[in-house]
Amino acid sequence: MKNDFILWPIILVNEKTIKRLLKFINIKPKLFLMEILPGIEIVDLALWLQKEKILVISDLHLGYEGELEERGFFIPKFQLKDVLQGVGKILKKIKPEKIIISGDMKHNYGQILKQEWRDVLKLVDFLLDNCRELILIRGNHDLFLGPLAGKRNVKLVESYQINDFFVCHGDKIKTIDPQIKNIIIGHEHPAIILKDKNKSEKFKCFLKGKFKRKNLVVIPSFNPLSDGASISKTGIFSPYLPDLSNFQVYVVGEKVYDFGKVKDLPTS
Ligand SMILES: [Mn+2]
Repeated sequence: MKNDFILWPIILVNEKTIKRLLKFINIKPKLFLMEILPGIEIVDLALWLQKEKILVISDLHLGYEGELEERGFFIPKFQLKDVLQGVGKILKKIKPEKIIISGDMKHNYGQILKQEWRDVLKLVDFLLDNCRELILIRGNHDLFLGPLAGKRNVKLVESYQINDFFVCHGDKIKTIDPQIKNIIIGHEHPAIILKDKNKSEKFKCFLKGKFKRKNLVVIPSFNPLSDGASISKTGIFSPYLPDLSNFQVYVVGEKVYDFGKVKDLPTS
């Protein structure tokens, strides 16, 4: 199996820096919510399907700290707390009927680490308290998520389809019904690097483009320990992203910022 990530550096997004950099490149901030396609809004690092009242979150990689620890890196354990806070902030604005995790709920491929059991169950319980149905989509890191999902009777699926939306992790090409108009994936952990004279910093972003004439939206990683994989004209991990040139970039800070197309980015 392809190991799709490198050791992530720990970079916390600093809102002051984003504001300074945005002033530099002269892009005006939009609201916390931004509609990027009919019925689809960005809400912080999650995606909101308005009519369906579904919130989609991706690539939490819970238990990543545990793996770092096993490799000899000792870092403060704030991952779950940050994820709960981040989701909590969204749930103050949005009341979803369903919440979908579009893959990589947990990090470790081969086994369930103690911390993963604890963290995943805490998050699952929190999400279940805030919606009618929780749907877990299997990511390439989720080989052993079954027993965890089973403990709370949560659905674990390969993909999820509703109206004209198709949600999957994005690591494999799936067969998709012709009537589907919108594909939503994670897996890629997209981010861009912004530079000014003195500093460069990486920011998570959404990507919006086309895959076989359907709309394709890529959700960034919700993991606070991951600052994401820098996008270039070609995607890095997902087979849905052979060419990113015409993808629209939406950077997420406290607000959502439309950065235009990948091919027009000064940094790409
Ligand atoms: Mn993945």
